[in-house]
Amino acid sequence: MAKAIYVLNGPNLNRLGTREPAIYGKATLADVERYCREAAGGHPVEFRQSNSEADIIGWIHEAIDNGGGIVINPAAFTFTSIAILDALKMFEGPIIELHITNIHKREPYYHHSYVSKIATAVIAGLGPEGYRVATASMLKLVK
Ligand code: DHK
Repeated sequence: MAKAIYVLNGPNLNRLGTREPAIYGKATLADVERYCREAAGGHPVEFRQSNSEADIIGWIHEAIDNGGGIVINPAAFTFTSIAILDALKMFEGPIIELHITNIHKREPYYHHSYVSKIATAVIAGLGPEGYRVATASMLKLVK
């Protein structure tokens, strides 16, 4: 059985679709989950979202034991969480950091990412379609 691609989503992404649609688009979290599963073809995908840092760290630990790759949109935790960075440091597979928006074009508090220190690659600014691109890229990395 192929090791799953973990697609992890941080705080407020459960509100996608209604959350600042001019910035984040109209696709819902269920839509982006579908984009990931379509891009993965039959490859297993574990798709998760939480507003809790502890949950996300728990899922990274789960991926350390069972996963082949991690696609992570840490949302606001990107700029605050050394704990998530420390957890990702223990993961031996590829890590793709994903942002719906181009964080470097936004307010200065969105410019410094802790996750970029460990990520294999960073995708930012492609909108919800970025989930499809990230998953398709991860599929190539884990195969
Ligand atoms: C999502 C968020 O929730 C923000 O905190 C980030 C990121 C950007 C995104 O573009 O997906 O700044």
